[in-house]
Amino acid sequence: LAVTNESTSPIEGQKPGTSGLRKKTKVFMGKNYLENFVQSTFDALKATGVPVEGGTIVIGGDGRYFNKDATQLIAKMSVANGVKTIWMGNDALLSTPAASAVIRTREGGFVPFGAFILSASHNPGGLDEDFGIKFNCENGGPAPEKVTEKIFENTTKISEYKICKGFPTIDLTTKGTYVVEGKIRVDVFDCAEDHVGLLMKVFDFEAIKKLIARKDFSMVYDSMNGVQGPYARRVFIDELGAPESVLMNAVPKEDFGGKDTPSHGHADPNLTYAVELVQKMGTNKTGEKVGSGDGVPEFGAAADGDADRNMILGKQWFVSPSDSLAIIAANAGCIPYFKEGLKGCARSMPTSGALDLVAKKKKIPCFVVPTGWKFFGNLMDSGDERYFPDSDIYTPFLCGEESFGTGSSHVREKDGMWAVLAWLQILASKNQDESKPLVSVEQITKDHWKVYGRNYYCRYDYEGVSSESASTMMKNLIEKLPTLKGTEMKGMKFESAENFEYNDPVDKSVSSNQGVQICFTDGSRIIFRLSGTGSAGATIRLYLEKYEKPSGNLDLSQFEVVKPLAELALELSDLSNLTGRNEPTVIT
Ligand code: VG1
Ligand code: CO
Repeated sequence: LAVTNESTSPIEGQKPGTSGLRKKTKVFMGKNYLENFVQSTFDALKATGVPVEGGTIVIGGDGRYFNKDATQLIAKMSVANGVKTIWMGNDALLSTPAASAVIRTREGGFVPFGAFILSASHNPGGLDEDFGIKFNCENGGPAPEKVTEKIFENTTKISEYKICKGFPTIDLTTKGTYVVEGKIRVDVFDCAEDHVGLLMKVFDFEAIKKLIARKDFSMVYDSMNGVQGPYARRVFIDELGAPESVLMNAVPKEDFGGKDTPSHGHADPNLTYAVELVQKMGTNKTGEKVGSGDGVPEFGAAADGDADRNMILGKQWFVSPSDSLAIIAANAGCIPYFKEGLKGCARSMPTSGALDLVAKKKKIPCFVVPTGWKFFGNLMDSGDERYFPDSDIYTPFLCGEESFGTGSSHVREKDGMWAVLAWLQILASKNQDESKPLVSVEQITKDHWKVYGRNYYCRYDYEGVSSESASTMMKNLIEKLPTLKGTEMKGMKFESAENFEYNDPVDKSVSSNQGVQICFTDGSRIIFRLSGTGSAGATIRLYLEKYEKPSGNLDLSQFEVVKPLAELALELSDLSNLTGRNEPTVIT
């Protein structure tokens, strides 16, 4: 197991974004690209005192093209960097939440110092599409900014990487423990066992099983050819006794099915891309009812490529992610993990304020963080005695984003399966009496609005805009902000206008430039930010929110209600002129 130091030189652009480093697969396959990033990560960890030498590491990914080869390469580099134990899911698979669960809960006398997760999430996979990598720390969560900044800095200076070329290629198809030359231990295990085991502690599976067994209940779950397939099989078929017909696209594919599938290879659970599921559930692309609804299942859900996102649908009914988060918060008491009460919650800034209304009523703190799951970690850890022995104020904790991401402090990632089980648990608790008609997802959503009001909400994405025009637009907008307060436009009065900055209450770190947030006196908001997950060019995200009181009109189309706000936002930002775009690429 001789270690060699290979010489290399810095490669431009290896700065991790919202969730790790994402680039075209061919870029990642280029000479030293992955090697440089992995070595820079090890160097950053060693510099901050992380016990890499003699330590245990987790490696796995979402099954996209290049996942297996990258896993084997990282194993060889891990050994060269002093790692003694390597944990890998079968077939190099680990969903993002499962990797987090493995770090936090897998038994075996070893405590991993972290994980390399190979994923570009919902970005299409394949030789001509995207690949990605990120590092998660010993708490199971994405590396915080101070670590990703250090990694990036290292990539600009790197001159050599370590590799153990003689380390064998591990047979990832066969589960078991391998000991290489009496020195290195490799465990290949079922990718689903730890995560599903944890979920069985978080939820009351027996109650959900009864719901699924009801004759008037039926459901479908679309894994979108991503990594969720084996997890979905384990949960729904093996544990909950559902029929095989529940599973859609449950075999992971390297290209998520590719361009010829209804989703065009976008394993992205929203009304635009989850075409097959949306059709099955009897709605159209804007969530409106299509057809009679006969034969439509009561419940439908989907996951993205790495299984951290979720979309929740009822019979001919779409639940917006921000509403889903608020509804789970309002009903958290029926989930065993929350039975002693939810202690705190958080949302990303662009996520609607529906959660805040529930938190206010429950008298629990509600934090607003920048986009990206890494910002929830400190809040959740503030209840972890390993880091903060004197406090357990915020655990159990719930958090979510408007981008179809929901989760809790059971792991440190958003968790697609968790969100689906949360909804099934809520449905189960409201449908215990089989002699009564089923309380539907639609009914639960409407009941929620009747209590809290409705935060009409929508997001417009302008994809593939030139980076230059996108940053000009943001720059102009930021310059305008100080002049807006108190003035009016199209009959709307500006309440506040800021370039969002987050002051982390736990570690006091400051993250600035996190998006432009403009609020109006009637409670409406518009937000502009640039995506940090793309692999080329820029994506502008425009988020629109309008609040309606419980006594107001709750039954309008969210897409229609926010249109006047969109017009105002487009005029204010001059988006069309600057980018040449008249229509968004995707509306969710
Ligand atoms: C997007 C979403 C963000 C999410 C991130 C990672 O980021 O907006 O809410 O946390 O993707 O999710 P951005 O910077 O493109 O807006 V995933 O499922 O792509 O790992
Ligand atoms: Co994802």
